[in-house]
Amino acid sequence: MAAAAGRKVAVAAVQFACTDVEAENVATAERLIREAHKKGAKIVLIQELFEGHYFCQAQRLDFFRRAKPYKGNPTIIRMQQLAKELEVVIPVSFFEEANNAHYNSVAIIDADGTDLGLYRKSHIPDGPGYQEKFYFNPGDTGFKAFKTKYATIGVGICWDQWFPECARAMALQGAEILFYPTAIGSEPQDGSLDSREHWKRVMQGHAGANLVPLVASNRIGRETVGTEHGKSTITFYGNSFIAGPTGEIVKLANDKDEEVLVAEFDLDEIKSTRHGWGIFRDRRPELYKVLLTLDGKK
Ligand code: PUT
Repeated sequence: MAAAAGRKVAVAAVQFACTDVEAENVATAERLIREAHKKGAKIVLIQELFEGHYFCQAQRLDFFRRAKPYKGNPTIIRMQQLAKELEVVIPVSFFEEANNAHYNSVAIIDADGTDLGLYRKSHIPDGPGYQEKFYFNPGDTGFKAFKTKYATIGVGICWDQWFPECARAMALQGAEILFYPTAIGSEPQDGSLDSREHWKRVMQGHAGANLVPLVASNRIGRETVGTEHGKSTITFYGNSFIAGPTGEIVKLANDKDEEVLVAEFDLDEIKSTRHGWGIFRDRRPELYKVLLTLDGKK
């Protein structure tokens, strides 16, 4: 029996070059969200830590001053007002201070401006140029699915996107679309390493393996940050994209231009396909206990 056409939802990924001035970046995010709304988008994803430069290139104490508490965060409040005005859902990535802890977090703002809650980044990278462990505690919220006006969504943050367990956990809780705000580009220690194709393919796999659309938003631009050993530069490669439920890329940005990507999905039709394909029926969680170990030993 053919599935009836149902809930059609347009989603958007925006990408832009950040300056290191918070007010400018928040204004750019707002402008691009308005543009996405004009194109029909109902859920709009902005890139990771969009309020400023990607400060994790350096281990600097002064950068902790960029963190803000979740409650009363002015950028989140502004995005709540915008979400309500446009009736769009906005996941808002920010650097969170919680007493003596710090998290790389995202607040999920529903289309009436309600803050549905927080997800804190679980997988924290560490390496040349991406020294996030210096700033962020590993997130303690666990993977979540948020019921928004238009869809139940899962939001992972950047490095989370390399872990199929994160995508699966969100899908298992009912996430119908996965979102990943991101900051990734060149590798300061190895100019020949370009991960953009790998980056896309891994997430396309999550979309296909869970039969859900997936939206990734990444910044563009060349950012130089002063470090304790001199200057460090990353060129962020954009390539924000929207994938469909078989992992196919339906919208793709380039590595240079500010962009607003929009794609529409019929979530009821996708749900029907997902159930028909049988991957959630045929799971064998009792055989997956090894996934709860670090070294593969039972
Ligand atoms: N955002 C983290 C990316 C790490 C790339 N080496």
